Amino acid sequence: MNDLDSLVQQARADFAAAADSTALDVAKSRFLGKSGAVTQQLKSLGQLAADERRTAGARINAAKSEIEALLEARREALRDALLAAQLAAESLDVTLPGRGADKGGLHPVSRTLERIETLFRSIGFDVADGPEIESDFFNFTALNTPENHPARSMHDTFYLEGDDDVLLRTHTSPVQVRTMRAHVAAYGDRAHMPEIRVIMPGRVYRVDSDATHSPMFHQVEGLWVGENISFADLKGVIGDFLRKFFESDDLQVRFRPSFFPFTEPSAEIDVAFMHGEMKGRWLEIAGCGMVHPNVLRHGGIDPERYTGFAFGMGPDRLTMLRYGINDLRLFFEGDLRFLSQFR
Ligand code: 2U9
Repeated sequence: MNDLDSLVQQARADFAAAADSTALDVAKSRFLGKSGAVTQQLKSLGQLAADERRTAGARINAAKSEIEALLEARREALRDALLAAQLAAESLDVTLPGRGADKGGLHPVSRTLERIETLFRSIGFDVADGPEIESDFFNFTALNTPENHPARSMHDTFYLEGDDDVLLRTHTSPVQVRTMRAHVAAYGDRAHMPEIRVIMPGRVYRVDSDATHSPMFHQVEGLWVGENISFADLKGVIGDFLRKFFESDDLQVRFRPSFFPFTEPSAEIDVAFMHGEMKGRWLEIAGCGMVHPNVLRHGGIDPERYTGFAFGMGPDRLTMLRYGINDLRLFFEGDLRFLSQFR
């Protein structure tokens, strides 16, 4: 029986030495296979006398069961080890920080728009928006633009196919007319209608494309309507805004007489910086004027009682000036080498 004990010991050692299930199968066949050691022992029982055979048979079967149990235990240990190795190899530490995902940033024109909105909100202006696809009425007629004005031609304005009355707005001014009408509808019956103080930032469209013009560009227009609003108010608001926007107290601002169909009188606004590369050069930066009585009427407002000023500026150009950018198209090409400089 010493033989059987050492057989079990041998099986224990061989199974433990098997590093994977294939090696374990090979080791198993050495003991339990057709010509394995245990099978040989069972076969040799035939040579024993009947009474010896019974006890010897029982012992061999006990050793066989023990070897089978050892085999099963080793199989399970190998399975567990394999699973553990797999889990370790595929493990994810979900608490690790992300690997260098690039931070996004606001587009430089959006930064300018936010800056303009913040500055005007600080002096009591609302921010409004409206449709980019407009009717001829709100884009031109309501803004006192005559039938034969060049802006109304196909050379200057994108019309929607098959409909002369529908176009891509060429300025944000139609929103001003819509704002006046909505304001009058809400407050027009009061003895004292509250003032309208609103800016309109947004995309506008014109048939134009070169280094300083894009078929889509941005505008911010502003409107202040009330009793006794004068050109002096316009000068004060615009002057303060520009000095805040360019962070320069000694910025020079001048109003140069001009013409727009929707304002009378009208002016171009120029600025000159007192320091830096652009020092002393007058730069045209915006247009403005007192809202034309016809335009007030189209907005439902009585020009005998109320007056107002309006202005319009190009935030794309303001952004170019602020950051020293010389080609407007860079804003709209989506090139990350350019955009990532503003993160
Ligand atoms: C209403 C009444 C008046 C808005 C105005 C300008 C002058 C102007 C340009 C500046 C740069 C357009 O983007 S730009 O090229 N705008 O010069 N805009 S007055 O006047 C209005 C608008 C709406 C009801």
